[in-house]
Amino acid sequence: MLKGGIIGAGFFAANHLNGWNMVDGAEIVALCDTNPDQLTRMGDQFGIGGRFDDAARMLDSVELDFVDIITTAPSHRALVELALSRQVHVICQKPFAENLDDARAMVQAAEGAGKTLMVHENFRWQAPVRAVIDTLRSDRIGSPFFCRASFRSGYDVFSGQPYLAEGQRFIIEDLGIHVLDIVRALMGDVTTVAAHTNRINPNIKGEDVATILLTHDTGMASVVDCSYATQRVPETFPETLLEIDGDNGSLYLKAGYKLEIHANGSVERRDVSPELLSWAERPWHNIQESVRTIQSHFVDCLNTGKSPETSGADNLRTLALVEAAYRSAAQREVIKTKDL
Ligand code: NAD
Ligand code: 89V
Repeated sequence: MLKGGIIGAGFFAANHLNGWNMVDGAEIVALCDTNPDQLTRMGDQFGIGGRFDDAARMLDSVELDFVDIITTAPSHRALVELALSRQVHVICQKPFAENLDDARAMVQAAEGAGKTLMVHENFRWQAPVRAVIDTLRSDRIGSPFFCRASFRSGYDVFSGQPYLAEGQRFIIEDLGIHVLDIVRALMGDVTTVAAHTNRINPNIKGEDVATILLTHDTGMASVVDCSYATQRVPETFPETLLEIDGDNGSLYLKAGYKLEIHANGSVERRDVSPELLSWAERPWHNIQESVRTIQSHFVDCLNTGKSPETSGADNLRTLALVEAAYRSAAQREVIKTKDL
């Protein structure tokens, strides 16, 4: 049984703790948060005895195989490097880092330590998104030449995560990063990025609308469009809607987790709704189920020595798209990813 310690017991941590309770082969034995109220609340809720207000103290006191970092991005590099210096594997929440230099340093530190470093980039692990990835990889619609990945919502994310209203960067860094990662999983790596952003909500500091055109190494194109300023009935949070054209057919992931495959003159319709886990609640159940799935993948990789699909090294290429999109929007230029 792998023993894990959690660093960060805030808003999203309960989903990780519930997820870990369902994952075979791993148990959480220690919890760390610098905020004593959060530490007590989460420790009591999940019955974790080993509680620490300092990550170094946790790592020096408890024998751990891995840490699960659930703090916001500014603390990631120091915590990841600390954990690696104590020879433990790491799974770290997205956004992996505030900038590419920090992200590259973490990947290098993991290589130096010989430990696994995975990013908790969970949207590509959502069951409906996975159904699309698997269908595409099974060659059902042939080679893809166009993808649209769309996340448009009016859901109030700020009540649960007030820090999202405070940063100069918002939707691309927090949410677009997931959608960009999904597109990488579907369409492959990206050559150029052209982005336009807006802020519609006057009560936040960052952008809440982003429209991004990507071209891929294959020469094909994708569009990523994200908005937290869109009134929709019914509200689709937190669904990513997908549309992919291939040379033998088309795929659509529509609102309500409906998958349609159009090929050979007929349409196959599938319900690809995520499971409502016992501890999950709508509409978050899609995200919550993916937490358990990505944790299982992490444990599987530790047990088999496989490299995680969303490793730190892989995530550098997703984070580069975030950087490119901000640079493109600011400079009103097309950015080549090789220049980052
Ligand atoms: P939060 O601010 O509510 O919680 C973070 C916690 O970490 C706080 O309790 C804080 O006291 C603690 N902390 C900060 N620095 C620390 C340190 N050095 N040592 C120990 N504890 C420390 O944030 P959140 O909303 O839980 O988000 C955490 C991360 O999860 C963010 O990066 C966010 O983007 C990500 N997130 C991901 C998803 C997803 O679906 N993947 C969903 C929500 C949030
Ligand atoms: O996944 C996330 O990082 C969340 C949310 C889905 C609300 O944007 O912040």
